[in-house]
Amino acid sequence: MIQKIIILASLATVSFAFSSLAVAEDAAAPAADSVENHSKSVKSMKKFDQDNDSQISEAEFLANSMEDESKKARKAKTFKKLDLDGDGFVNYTELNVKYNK
Ligand SMILES: [Ca+2]
Ligand SMILES: [Ca+2]
Repeated sequence: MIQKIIILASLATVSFAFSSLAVAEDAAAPAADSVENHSKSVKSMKKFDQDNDSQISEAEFLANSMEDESKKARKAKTFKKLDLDGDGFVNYTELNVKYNK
């Protein structure tokens, strides 16, 4: 009888752990930017990130453009604006900042 109670109690603990996990996930979802912005970032990342390192280098950012030099220069400027920490790469965090404006 006591053993049964212990088993029931541990089962309750497990299911409580699971339900609090689910709650934590729910709470995290809206904090991770709005879904729309997030998917935009993912799209942009997929479009530009050619070596799949989840960062866009300046070369990758400019590679897609079949444009003339002045447009490329403008894009290079845009890239520098996107690259908030100036490490030469645009990552998801920086993309999210752009799309959350
Ligand atoms: Ca890359
Ligand atoms: Ca950066």
